Amino acid sequence: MVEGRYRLIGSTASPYAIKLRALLRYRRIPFDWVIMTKSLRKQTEHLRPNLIPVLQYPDGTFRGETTTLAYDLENRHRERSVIPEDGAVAFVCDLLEDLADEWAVKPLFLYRWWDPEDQGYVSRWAAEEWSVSGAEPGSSEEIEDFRRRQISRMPMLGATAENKPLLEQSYRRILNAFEPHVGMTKYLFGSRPSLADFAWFGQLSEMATDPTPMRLMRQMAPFTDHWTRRLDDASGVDGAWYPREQALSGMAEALLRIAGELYLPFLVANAEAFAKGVERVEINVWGLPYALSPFKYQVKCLDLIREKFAALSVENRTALRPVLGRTGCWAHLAAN
Ligand SMILES: N[C@@H](CCC(=O)N[C@@H](CS)C(=O)NCC(=O)O)C(=O)O
Repeated sequence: MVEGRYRLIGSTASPYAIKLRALLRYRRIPFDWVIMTKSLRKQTEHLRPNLIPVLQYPDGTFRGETTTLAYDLENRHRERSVIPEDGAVAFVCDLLEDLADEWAVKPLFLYRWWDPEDQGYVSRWAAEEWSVSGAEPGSSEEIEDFRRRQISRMPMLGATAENKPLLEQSYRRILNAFEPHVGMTKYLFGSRPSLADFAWFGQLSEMATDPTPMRLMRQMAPFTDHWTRRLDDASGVDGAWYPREQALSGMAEALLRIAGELYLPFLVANAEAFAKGVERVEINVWGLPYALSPFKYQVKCLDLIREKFAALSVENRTALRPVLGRTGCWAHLAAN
């Protein structure tokens, strides 16, 4: 056990920062929360430029990447683990964490930077906590710089007019996947939350705050809204993991369907296009088009998921076969 406190440097507007903050609270790991400032940015610029959040360890070192950090914290602190004990369930946890981190951020980004109401709301908020420009702190110039910077990044995330119907549809399907299953003590794989629950918390919590997706969530999925709000501080939650069969049904199965129908086909198309050097690919999901320019980072996401899948024991893979088959994930994972 490490002595001393961690320091989590982030912004309340960053889904990844509040993901890690909620995880640290649940795990009862002592830490202090601070907002990213220009001077902290300087101190941490050796990490991937401008990355939020950054975790400063008790020994003073700075580290990034919430998934890597969550696993490192598992090695350093034993109590209140967020990784399911069952290896088959732990694989699904990793896949659903990735779905939240890498896909759910797309509708989040689209809603944030599409409508002027959302743009105005988020640019005031995020520019204040997350200044990236040389403009005077708190000035309208700083807000405008931030707004322009984020809008320029929309195509990179696939948040374009062409893809808008599919991104919106994916948000509605995500809400529908959660709503029947969430509850006071109901998480993805038990009555205790997992790493995947915290990743979903991060993305959903921002969408529960930004004007357009907030209205949709309150209309379509009010209990998901409450569930998300509670997960911000689960330091008093003391639950258990479900038995394997229960853990692989319900909420997990509903989200696996989104992975099988949307996310894994997207990753596969991206990897194929990248390998062939094609500049633009269009896929069609749920009758809606999605155009992508191959992105190397997401080739790595697919490789990582497939490596984890390949490393499963035969017994674990056999246990996953029915649910991964039904949800359309199996063919994309077992390929290669
Ligand atoms: N995979 C990273 C993602 C972190 C991330 O993308 N953070 C965003 C903010 S939500 C960021 O800092 N982006 C850099 C930028 O926009 O310049 C993690 O889990 O920590």
